Amino acid sequence: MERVPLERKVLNENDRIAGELRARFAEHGIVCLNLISSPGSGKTTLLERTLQTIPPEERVAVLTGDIQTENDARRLARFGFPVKQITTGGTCHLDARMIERAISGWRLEDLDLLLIENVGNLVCPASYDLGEAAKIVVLSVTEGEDKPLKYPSIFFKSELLVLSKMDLLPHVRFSVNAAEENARKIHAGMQIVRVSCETGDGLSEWLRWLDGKRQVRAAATLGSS
Ligand SMILES: Nc1nc2c(ncn2[C@@H]2O[C@H](COP(=O)(O)OP(=O)(O)OP(=O)(O)O)[C@@H](O)[C@H]2O)c(=O)[nH]1
Ligand SMILES: [Mg+2]
Repeated sequence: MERVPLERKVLNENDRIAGELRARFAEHGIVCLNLISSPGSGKTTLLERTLQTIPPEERVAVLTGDIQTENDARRLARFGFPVKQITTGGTCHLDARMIERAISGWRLEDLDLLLIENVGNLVCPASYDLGEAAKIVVLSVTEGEDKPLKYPSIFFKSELLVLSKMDLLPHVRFSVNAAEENARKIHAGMQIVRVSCETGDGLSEWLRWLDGKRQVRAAATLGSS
């Protein structure tokens, strides 16, 4: 009998569950987005600024992954939307099974938007489909413009690049043009928004992108009903 490498088996199983999640999200008209970056690039801060702008009656929920601590869930729960922390205990990425478990107590018919903050890591999360409609990679200006070339997989698979902490540009040697060129060498036509959560610059562009995703899903749901 041929030996199937364990990693392939795990990824196949993940793809199966992710496929089921994607079908359930589509059935309920939910846009699910998977935010990925290195530790500390500003994922939680971007989500805080986002939730701040969303009216309380909107049907939004957040899952946030970390190896340890409930810190991010605590930060995000302040906005009144359902938030759950997934503590992996050592695993450096979220997988589809973790998402399935985390949402098991939620009524999907009550949701339109599910934001997932992945564990801070630019490598492993790229391999694990979570059933999302799109991956979003966040890269801060303190990380170096060569990151798309060094970690191509996540830049290739992400629909949007959020270039974060733009307010720090005067203090670091970082070429925005080079970073964007590098990202587009890996992923031609990649959408990019430049954001500072400190000053608020670029947030409206990010929110417009998010809104666009929600409208596409709403139109698809209407069309299929
Ligand atoms: N100057 C500046 N600092 C920022 C910005 N966004 C986030 N930060 C800071 O960057 C640090 C990390 O931000 P987080 O939002 O916790 O980063 P994260 O990606 O969620 O981190 P992990 O969940 O640990 O991977 C915090 O001290 C933030 O205040 C920004 O736009 N400008
Ligand atoms: Mg975080």
